[in-house]
Amino acid sequence: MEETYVMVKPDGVQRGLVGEIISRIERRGFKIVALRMNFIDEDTAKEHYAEHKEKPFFDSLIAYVTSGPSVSMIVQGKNAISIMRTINGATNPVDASPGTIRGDFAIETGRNIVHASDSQEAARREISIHFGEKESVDYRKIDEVCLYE
Ligand code: IDP
Repeated sequence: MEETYVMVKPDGVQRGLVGEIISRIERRGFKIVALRMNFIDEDTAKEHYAEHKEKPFFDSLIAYVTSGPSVSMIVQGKNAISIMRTINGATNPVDASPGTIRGDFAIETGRNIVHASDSQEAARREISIHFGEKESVDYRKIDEVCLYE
């Protein structure tokens, strides 16, 4: 089963959307196998967003994701990477469809509430940045027989 890294960013936490977001992930059928709230420190934030280090918004992005506690998750399920990106919606909320998290709750790219890995390589990298090997929980969910052929 595929795994992806999902973060409720500090604006999502401050706006009281953690439950709403977790609920959408669970209702879709995904299994959360790791879950933690913490302050992401500056070095971790810079490592996570390393691909953007030359971008003009990099400093404000790092300030934003370190500005308050965020919630980190490992989400597991078939096609979890691409489906979680669809659940989140377009990076710029102007382009995000209603029914997506960003389309329902966000206005600006720099305050877009959620993160989800965009490829298998990114998922592996981000999971290893934010979680230790023993932090993921191995268990079966009873709804798997209904979700998968
Ligand atoms: P993603 O989060 O949808 O994968 P990326 O292009 O990887 O989108 O950008 C990472 C994050 O950087 C975005 O979610 C957003 O918070 C921030 N970001 C991207 N582009 C801009 C911008 O033009 N202005 C401000 N923040 C931006």
